Amino acid sequence: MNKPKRYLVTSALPYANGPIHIGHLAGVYVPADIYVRYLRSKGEDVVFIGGSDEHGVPITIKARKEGVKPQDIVDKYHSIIKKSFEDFGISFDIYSRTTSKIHYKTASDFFKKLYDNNKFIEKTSEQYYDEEAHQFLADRYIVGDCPHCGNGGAYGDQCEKCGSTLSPMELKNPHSAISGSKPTLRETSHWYLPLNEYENFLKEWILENHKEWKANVYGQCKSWLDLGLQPRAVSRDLDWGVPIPVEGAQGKVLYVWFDAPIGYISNTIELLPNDWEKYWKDEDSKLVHFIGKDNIVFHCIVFPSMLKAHGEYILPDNVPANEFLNLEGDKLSTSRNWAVWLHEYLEEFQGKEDVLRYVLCANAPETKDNDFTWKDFQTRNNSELVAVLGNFVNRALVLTAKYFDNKVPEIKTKTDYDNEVISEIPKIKQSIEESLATYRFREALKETMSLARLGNKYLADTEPWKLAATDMERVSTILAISLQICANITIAIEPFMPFTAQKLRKMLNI
Ligand code: B3M
Ligand code: ZN
Repeated sequence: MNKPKRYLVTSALPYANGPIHIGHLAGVYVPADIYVRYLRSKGEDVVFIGGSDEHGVPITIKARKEGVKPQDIVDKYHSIIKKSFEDFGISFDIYSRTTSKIHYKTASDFFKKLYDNNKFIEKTSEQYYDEEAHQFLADRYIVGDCPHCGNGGAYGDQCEKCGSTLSPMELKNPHSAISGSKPTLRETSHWYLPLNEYENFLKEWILENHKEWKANVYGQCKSWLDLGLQPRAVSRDLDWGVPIPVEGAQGKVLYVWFDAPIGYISNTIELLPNDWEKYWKDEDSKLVHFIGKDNIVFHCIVFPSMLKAHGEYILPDNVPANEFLNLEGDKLSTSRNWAVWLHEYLEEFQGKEDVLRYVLCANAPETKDNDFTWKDFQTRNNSELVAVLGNFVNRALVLTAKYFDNKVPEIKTKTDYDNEVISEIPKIKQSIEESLATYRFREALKETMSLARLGNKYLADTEPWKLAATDMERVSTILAISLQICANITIAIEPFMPFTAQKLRKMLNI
């Protein structure tokens, strides 16, 4: 696209049924925040939209287990999640939730418009019904024997023992997870978005016009499109969600994956009630979705088809999805409690938010799954943050305090070597910017650290502490240049380590 007039940046809305961990941060929120902070530092017009995804069956299951209401569950986790984001400096312009009034209206109106314009097809099918609990059963609410491995606790959508994807009808001896009774089959009707009708549009839009998307994203889209798309149900028989705004649809709500991405729109409306439309409807706006790889199909295939069907909205310019982060060689898992939870990290490492941000970015799963280990955390802290960044800034400031009473000294005569070092700075700046603009955040961080390496090498080569006795003019120039590098570092690291940048700003008085 031409140079955008404004940016609309979203990051996946986490389910409010548990706290968040380092995998979420590394895959989605740190990269999104780096991107947004970078754009802001250039003076771009940008809004950064976040929020909790508060619908879906898992939330109702958790509520039932704990004997509380779904609303209690989402209230609890929404505030925990929101606080974690604040603690780690994820600089949302708004962090709202899909149980907000505005969201109910926005999602409902969106459905209604598609409905009125005949964008859905209505189909009747048989689904399991719990006669004792008087309700249809979501796939997760049906338990039975896995047809593949015999596991007696398989769910209607998946067997967690052998990993196979299932449909409820495949389960042997199905029973309801709510009442334990044997479910019966009943007819129910639902609305479907005929994705097959959007196949040609998607093929051209993604496969032809967005070849620049990350290989993992483009590849996943291509294999979905090669397989051919099917109509997808956008409603569910459930009592938790946005009610379907159509006569005769009592007891039906929007499927969570239909309402959640509309949450990006709702939250923008909540943030900018009078101004939101230009971000969503003006072709000069650049929309970027930050997500994890499990959400690619919804953001690259389903949501764009919804937006296209609606007709008034722009489409994402890019969806820089990341792969997964593992922990010490093992998949992160909420149910097995194998994770570093953000609120727990802060109990152990108070004030070290930036260390985690740094390590998660340096080791981000940008192109393949990656591993977080405490050994790597320790090494990166000690031999990169302390030995390179901290060491350089500390030496520059301590020497300035010692020889110039904390005043920035003057540049006197420059040597060729001084000029060479100075000329490196804009080159590094340019490559940092190129990497950031193309979502290569690990690379950008490496280049940012190379400023500190440059400074360290400069001090090691010129040894101003040895010159102090004989050549104060030289010391003056060397420290002035070193402080200049510190100032550049302060600006360059802000997207990655905002807390550190803030401290440096104070120390340097800039
Ligand atoms: N809540 C899935 C997830 O947290 C889902 C994302 C919604 S983004 C609109 O991974
Ligand atoms: Zn199985």
